[in-house]
Amino acid sequence: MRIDKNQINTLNNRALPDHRESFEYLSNKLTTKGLDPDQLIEKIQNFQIAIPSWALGTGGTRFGRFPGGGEPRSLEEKIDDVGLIHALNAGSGAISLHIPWDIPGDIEAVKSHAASHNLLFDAVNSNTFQDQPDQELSYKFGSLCHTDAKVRQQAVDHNLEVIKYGDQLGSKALTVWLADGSSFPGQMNFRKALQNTMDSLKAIYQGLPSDWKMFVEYKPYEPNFYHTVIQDWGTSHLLASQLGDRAFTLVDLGHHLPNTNIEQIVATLMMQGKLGGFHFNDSKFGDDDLTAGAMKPYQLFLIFNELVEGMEDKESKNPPPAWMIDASHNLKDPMEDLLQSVEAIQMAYAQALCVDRVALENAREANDAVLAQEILQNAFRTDLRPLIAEARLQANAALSPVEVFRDLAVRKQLIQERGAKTLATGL
Ligand code: PSV
Ligand code: MN
Repeated sequence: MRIDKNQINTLNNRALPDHRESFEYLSNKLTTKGLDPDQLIEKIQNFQIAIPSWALGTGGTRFGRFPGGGEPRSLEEKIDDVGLIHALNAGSGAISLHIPWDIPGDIEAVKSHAASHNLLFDAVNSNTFQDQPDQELSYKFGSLCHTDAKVRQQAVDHNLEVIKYGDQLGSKALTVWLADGSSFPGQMNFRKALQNTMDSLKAIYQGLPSDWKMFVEYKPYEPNFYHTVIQDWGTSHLLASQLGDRAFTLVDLGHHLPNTNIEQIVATLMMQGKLGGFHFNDSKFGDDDLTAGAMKPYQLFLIFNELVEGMEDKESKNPPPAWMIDASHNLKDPMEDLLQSVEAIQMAYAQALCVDRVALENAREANDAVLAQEILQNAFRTDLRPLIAEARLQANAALSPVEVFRDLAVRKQLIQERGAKTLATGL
């Protein structure tokens, strides 16, 4: 199914008078503070967040999965779902593929299908954390770090194949996340495992097209419990630094131990010009895959405060990071969840853009912790929802995406088209 822009317009019209009033009020307030609402809107519209191909189906836990129906059955249908999301919010203009979950068959057809929805292909993701039915050697005891050179080579070859698919589709980056590690003390030689990983990544890096980037994603635990080879940003940074200029660290918000200061990690990586990509989600305990901003919106804002500082710094050597949502929703309708995530991310971004950076820096120089907090929280507590809605309105998208999704009964139509018991590939 596709959403006709006229349907969105009609539904927008209902809410327009209310919106106009609140936007005008906010606009005046922002202008008084020296901010330019038009400039903010342009930045919000340019901030596109990729949707991963595995997030369109219902996720689950190891205890069970409760699919909601109408899940996409093919890559084409996944592209359709991202197209629907993008039509509603004008902020999700890219899809990120996971190979081999979503191998593009007819490349040209897949490309033009995506283009018909105004979608680009974001970073491609390799998968050496699962064994595939036709696979010769097992990744049970690791992939790029494996003790057996033949397993390492198989994993390197897989990554090179993923690059090949991505290249044909117009992607410009490869994301490598490894489940490699050990679950029991003594099981693995830390040094050898890291060295093997480094050597394997070097082999992949050599196969990277010259205009591509490689993102090295870290994670402190899961599925391995005792140690993961790339456990933290420091290890990822070490690998990326030794690999070369086109290798970067990727930060996934769910990949930190409780209370880690993620905003500080962001600042450090940006200072080094090594923050390549970002996976958004929220969590209470670990890699919970909750809606971005559902649990800790202030932390998300603090992270964006550092991101904006890095992005707005004219001297910064950090290239613009790639943005993606990485979540696997087990209760909500995946598309509603993604709409909420994108909105929360845009909100945190916009709030960070409204921070009075000069005043904040002066407060810091004067060691005025009270004033610094006032400045940050003034921005955080400004209700910028009308600004985000206006950015969507001007891009012919929905004033209230979730509401329109429900009013148009999108899920019901998808169930009618695809069936109630369909299963999307992914986790
Ligand atoms: C691993 O937890 C991860 O964050 C990586 O990005 C994977 O590619 C993705 O989730 C999907 O499993
Ligand atoms: Mn991730």
